[in-house]
Amino acid sequence: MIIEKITVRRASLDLITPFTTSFSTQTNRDFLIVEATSANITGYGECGAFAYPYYSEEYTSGCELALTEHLIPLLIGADISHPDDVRDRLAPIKRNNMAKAAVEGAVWDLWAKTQDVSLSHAIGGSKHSVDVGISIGIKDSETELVEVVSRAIDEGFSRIKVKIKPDADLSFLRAVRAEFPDVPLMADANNAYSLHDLDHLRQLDALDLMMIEQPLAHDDIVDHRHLQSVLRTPICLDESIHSLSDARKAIELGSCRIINIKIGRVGGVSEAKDIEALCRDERIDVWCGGMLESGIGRAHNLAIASLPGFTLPGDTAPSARYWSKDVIIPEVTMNRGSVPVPTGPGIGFDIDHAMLDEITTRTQEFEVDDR
Ligand code: OSB
Ligand code: MG
Repeated sequence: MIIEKITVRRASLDLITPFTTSFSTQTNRDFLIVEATSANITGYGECGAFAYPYYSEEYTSGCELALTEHLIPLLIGADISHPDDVRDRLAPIKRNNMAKAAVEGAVWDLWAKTQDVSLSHAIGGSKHSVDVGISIGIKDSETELVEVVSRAIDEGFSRIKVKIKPDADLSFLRAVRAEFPDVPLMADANNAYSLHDLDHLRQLDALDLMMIEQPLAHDDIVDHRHLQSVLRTPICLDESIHSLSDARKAIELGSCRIINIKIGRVGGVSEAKDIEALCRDERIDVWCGGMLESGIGRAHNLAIASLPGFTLPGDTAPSARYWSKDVIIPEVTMNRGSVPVPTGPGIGFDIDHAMLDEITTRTQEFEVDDR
């Protein structure tokens, strides 16, 4: 399969409700869609980076440059026999994982479509539907949070994740627990704490949380090891895991009992699959994280979440949680806390081309002849 053409679109979509984490409030997604074409078939990938480098060092403008100046030139005109080849070809370029994953995801979709199989089937997925949780941003008051959680429970979400930070944590989680003693509940700190907060974090153990996600520094696996050794609550790593090798080291150290896999953060579907296989061997629970993706990235997330090692509900909520209108047809919908894994070729959704054009703010095209 010759990669004849690659297109990078910069796009903009407004979130229905602002999303607040310990590091920022987002009201809009400024993101990239990558298209890869061979023999008149086009695959689609999405770049998970945000406009500002507060979640990780990557950000949309940087990813756009990494793709157009460095990554795409290594792929245009290439003869790819399997999407894993993309990872190998891009390996000389250090990190830039979300930029790599955007184009690698487009090639995975293209390859699956070329084989006339679903992306889930192409990667060895085994589930027909995946359990879905909701990630709820930081709210102004405990009362407001309890209201939002209550609505999410009514909508049927399989688990509730609440974002926390040092001045919006224990009292917020206690308020939710008091109202909903049995709901599967977890907290995500997005690295808002340090080991100085040990006594404070210990109090989480009384709340019967499924896990606490990334309590300590974004680049740490050593302090997390110490924290896990004194906490009963399982630690889940998100920001700290960028590769199979990171996952192996964190597991070996005992720095976490659960791993959140985001395709972008680990550099693509091939790496995500390898981490899933390792975690299955090591009996480490895994779930699929989210980056407030449009339907294109969300479809990739549903495909990897169909792998058997994804044992816990993911942040792959339905489209309507984020957007008044999505770029895929039909949009992602949830039924009793789970979402069906698409069975059509590739990502299994049609692209709403008129909508995609409408949200595109800049397009850059690369063709074999341009080399
Ligand atoms: O840490 O998982 C995270 C959103 C923005 C930045 C970081 C994170 C999140 C989420 C949202 O939790 C997950 C989603 O609904 O896409
Ligand atoms: Mg997280």
